[in-house]
Amino acid sequence: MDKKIVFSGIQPSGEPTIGNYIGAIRNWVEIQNNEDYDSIYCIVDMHAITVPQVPKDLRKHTLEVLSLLLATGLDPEKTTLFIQSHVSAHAELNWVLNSLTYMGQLNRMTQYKDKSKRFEDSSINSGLFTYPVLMAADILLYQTDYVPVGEDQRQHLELSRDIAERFNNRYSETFKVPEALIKKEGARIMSLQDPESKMSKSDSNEDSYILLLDNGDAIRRKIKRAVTDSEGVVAYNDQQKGLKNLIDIYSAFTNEGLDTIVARYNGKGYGVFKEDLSEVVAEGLRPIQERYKDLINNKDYLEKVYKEGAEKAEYRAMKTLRKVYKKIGFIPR
Ligand code: ATP
Ligand code: LTN
Repeated sequence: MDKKIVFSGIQPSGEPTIGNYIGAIRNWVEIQNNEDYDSIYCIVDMHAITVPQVPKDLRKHTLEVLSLLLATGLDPEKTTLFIQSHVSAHAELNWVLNSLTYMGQLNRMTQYKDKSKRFEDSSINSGLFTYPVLMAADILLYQTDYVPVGEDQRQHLELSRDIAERFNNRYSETFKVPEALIKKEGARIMSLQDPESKMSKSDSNEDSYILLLDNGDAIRRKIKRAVTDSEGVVAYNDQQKGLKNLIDIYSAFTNEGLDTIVARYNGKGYGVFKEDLSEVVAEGLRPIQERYKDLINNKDYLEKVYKEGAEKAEYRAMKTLRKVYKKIGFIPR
């Protein structure tokens, strides 16, 4: 039986948060270890520059993200792990797909609407606008069956499917039409400061997220400051959104059911619950942080991983790109 192809990406736009870990990365590891899948994971530095990045920080964050992915259990022997800008086919297919995507579709993308609010109208760059087209190129280059992502990426996935279908209809069957793989649990971890918006590593308020590399003290401080409510009862419902999010995080790290957790804290205050949650998160992150410390200092190994990853990815990407160029009428060199 042919293995199903899985592709996903993460931006080196900062240090990964527990939102990235719960909503995406830990699922990537699970998929990598399942024999039915052939997985490809990409650090999307070209996506990251759609918002301003300091060059030396971008370099640093790219290696940090790579080390963290390895520390959480991705294994270059089992999966293809690479950096987007190393495989130029992504930019090339992006250009082709730009000519197949309507402005109206891009105008409806909620991530674009949210992110562009941070800038004056005159300084919103067009990369931010066409961001989802580059994402479609990433996915379609590898004839991807499934794309594991958090809930926030559902709309982008729909657009990728649409672009694939449009190309196939216009030029004949070329791309596999990908499906999103979004888990019910943990697909949307919210900001600790504003339970209405998602936890994001590029949030300007440090208290809003927990980073995978945060130490015990930082974790305790941020959870202590996390916004809750004045009900005073540990319960899981939409009226107590802040608490609901904290219970989701607790459940993600312990694999315990929501009811079990709520029952345990029945009659106890938020203080006790928050103290225990801090412990659970710090304990859960400790082994990842220990492996990370060795990896980030081993630049030779990291270089070997991303170079070999790029070679494997490029070979596969070029097969699709050659096909695309031929179908649209470009003359082969
Ligand atoms: P930024 O905050 O810089 O926009 P991000 O963290 O939202 O970045 P990525 O780094 O590209 O975005 O996300 C990588 C993966 O993590 C994606 O699959 C995304 O859906 C998932 N993800 C991001 N934030 C969360 C969250 N709060 N809850 C669940 N999953 C998330
Ligand atoms: N847009 C995604 C990151 C991303 C991605 C991809 C995810 C870029 N290319 C391809 C899955 C597949 C984000 O912001 N989280």
